[in-house]
Amino acid sequence: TAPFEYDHLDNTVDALRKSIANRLVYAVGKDLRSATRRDWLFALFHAVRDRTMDRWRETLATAQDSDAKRVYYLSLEFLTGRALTNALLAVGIYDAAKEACTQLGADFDALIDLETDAGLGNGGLGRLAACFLDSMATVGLPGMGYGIRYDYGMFAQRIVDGRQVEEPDYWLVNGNPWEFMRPEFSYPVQFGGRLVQEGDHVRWVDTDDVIATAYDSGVPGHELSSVSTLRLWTARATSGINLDAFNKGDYMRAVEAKNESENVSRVLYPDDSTEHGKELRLRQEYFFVSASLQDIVRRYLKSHGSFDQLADKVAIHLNDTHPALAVPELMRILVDEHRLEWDAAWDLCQRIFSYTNHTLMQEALETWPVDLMGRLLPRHLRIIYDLNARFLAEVHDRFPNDNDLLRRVSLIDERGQRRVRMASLSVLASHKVNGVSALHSNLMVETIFADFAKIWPERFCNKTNGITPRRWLSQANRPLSALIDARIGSTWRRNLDELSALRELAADPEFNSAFRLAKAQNKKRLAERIAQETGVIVNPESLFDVQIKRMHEYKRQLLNVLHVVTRYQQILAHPNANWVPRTVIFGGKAASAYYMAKLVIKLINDVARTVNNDKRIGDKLKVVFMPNYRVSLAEVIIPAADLSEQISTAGTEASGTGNMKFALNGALTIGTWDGANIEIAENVGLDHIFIFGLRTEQVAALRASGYNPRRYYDHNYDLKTAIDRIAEGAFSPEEPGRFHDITRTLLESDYYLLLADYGDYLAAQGKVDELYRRPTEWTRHAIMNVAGMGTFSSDRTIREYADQIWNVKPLFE
Ligand code: DL6
Repeated sequence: TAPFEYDHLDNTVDALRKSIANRLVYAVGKDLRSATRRDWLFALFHAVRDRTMDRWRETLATAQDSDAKRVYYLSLEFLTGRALTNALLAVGIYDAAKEACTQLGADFDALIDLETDAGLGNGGLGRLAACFLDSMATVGLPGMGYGIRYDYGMFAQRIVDGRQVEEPDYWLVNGNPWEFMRPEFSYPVQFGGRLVQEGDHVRWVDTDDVIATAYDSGVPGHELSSVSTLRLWTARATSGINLDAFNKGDYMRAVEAKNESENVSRVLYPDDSTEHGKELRLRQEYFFVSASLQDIVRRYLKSHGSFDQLADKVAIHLNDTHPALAVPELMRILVDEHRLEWDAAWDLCQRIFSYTNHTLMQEALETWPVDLMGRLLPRHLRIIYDLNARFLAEVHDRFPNDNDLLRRVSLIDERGQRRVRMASLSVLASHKVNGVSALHSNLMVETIFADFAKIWPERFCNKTNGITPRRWLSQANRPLSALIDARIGSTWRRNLDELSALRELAADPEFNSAFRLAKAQNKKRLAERIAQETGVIVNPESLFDVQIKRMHEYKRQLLNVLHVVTRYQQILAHPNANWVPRTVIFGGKAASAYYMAKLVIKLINDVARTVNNDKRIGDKLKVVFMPNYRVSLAEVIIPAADLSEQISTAGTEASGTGNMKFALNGALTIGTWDGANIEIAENVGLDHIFIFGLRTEQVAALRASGYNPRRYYDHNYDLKTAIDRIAEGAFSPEEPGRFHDITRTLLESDYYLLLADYGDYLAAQGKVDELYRRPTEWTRHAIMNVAGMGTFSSDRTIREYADQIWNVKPLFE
């Protein structure tokens, strides 16, 4: 055969210019005369992607040749955001590509801004999965992410008349130049049907099948240390169209069934905290799990003759319970398709699976009605029953006479409509179960998994979350990154602990003013963006006080609003006092059916309208709600923040990762003793963070003693005034009762204890003002924050998973 030859690609400006031009002509099919901005973007994308290919192939080949154990990260969400800048930096050609574009007459910055976010996630859980892929690539871990290639990602949020309006996010509309379709990796996924018992053997027959087809994207690690793979599944109908209907001219009916089966990968469920028990959601969960498991088993069998080594070569991680059906699916594949003995198959499962819990909130713990599962996945329900029977017998042996325990740990919740408990299934099958911060992991074993922790104490552990410093400092904050590079070198990107060297520079006046200058540049950029998107003019020298995250009662955006309203009242009462000018910035999406969260968005916008238009207030206070919060917007907002609001009720935020991004970018945190805030405080030092509010035990005690929010309202004049002003329509004169549901809930139940924490929160805000009046001192604290963030790199987190959970080693030392 002829030699297999292809061009080696250089990274010089000349080579890049040629590559981009080549790709414009040969991949996009355009030329200089006809190219649109989208065409240039795609040409640039291809030129960069080409430069990741050698390393991607090497990564895959090395894993295969060395028969390395691989980790498969199963997640219903990957919130990757934009890929281009990340790839340019990973390959190390950002500046050269910019110059090449400029020489070609293409506006590089505009191109960068043209890319749509891959919004295939809701919030923290999905973004964590994206940071993990980046870290797996950088650390060089063999493995891949598996998920769904939704046609529609997280909805786009518009604010119309102060209210959230959801619009579909058809992110693939212009094509996705980053992915490769892999039709050769297509698998049938079965639904419905019935079971046929043949002796010991069960056959699942008469099913409605959907085909899952793979699309791969490479995730390049820092300096291309390796490239990991994200494999997303798209649903295709098994039978094309109904030819009979088609021939009769009934075109709609002809494609109906096809559309229906393809719906399974159509849209991401835009709710991160409650499960609605929707059948389509269960279909999605099984769809991606089944395809992924078939793919994993196929890959394993390619180089192994039996299943003996499966658990030595494969680790499968369940990102929350959404992929928990992987457990009965692997059992089905091993027992039904490959005829393994039940016990041998179960032994493999328990060595292969591990599971992360991301929330303690009862309403977010997934359960599925037995009826629904029996109809859609009869084989899996039967397997779950069989697992349960064996498990309960074991528990009974170990803890005789404890029927309550049996009821509580059973995989089936028998109270009311019978339901399968996905968290229990995940714990049962996993050799390790982890929480995502020290506090959360402790609470997890004290509360939701207390019974399981009694049975298997050794199974539970903590893996505090982390974030990738590549995206969240190097890419998002170029002024600060450049400054850090100049002082301590650039290797912190791979070894974030090196940031601790900044501690010595915190007292250096020159570094202090350079640091302040970097922040000022970022604030100017954000001020421009705010003006562009909301029309509000803010003073870049004011204190930028930011709360961006999903809108949820437990995250207490409303507590922040109470502070804003109080501050507004106080400025009106004392206009000549020495106010620290503040810009309070909010951003976040509410689940479309979440009434209270949507009402809070409206309240923020009504307060913003009133305050921003009140001439008496001027620059002293501005309030902004940035629409359509998403990864690429976070990259602009976070570097510009002075103050990071992390104010959830203690014990409710599993970890938080936004809190880490802010501190890494030199914002000071005002936060509760919750989630990873605690570990941030421990690492940056308690002197450099504003902690306030009740601790978890105090929250529990207060609730147990019969919490009465009115007591706080009656005894705190400022609090009473703030709530009264909202209640009487000061911010909604056209509809004075608009926010009664909010004020009534606050006064009558206030489950998240806003009123109890208000006093302490305001006191902490007072300290914030006081410190901000001393800019050098403020900046010193900000530097100490950056210096203390080394441990929050997701590289650290992923190494802990690799060593302590997956037992997977890096490919390249
Ligand atoms: O672990 C990632 C992230 C945490 O940082 C957040 O504190 C937590 O709220 C979030 N959980 C979810 C929804 N959970 N479920 N299911 O996004 O996980």
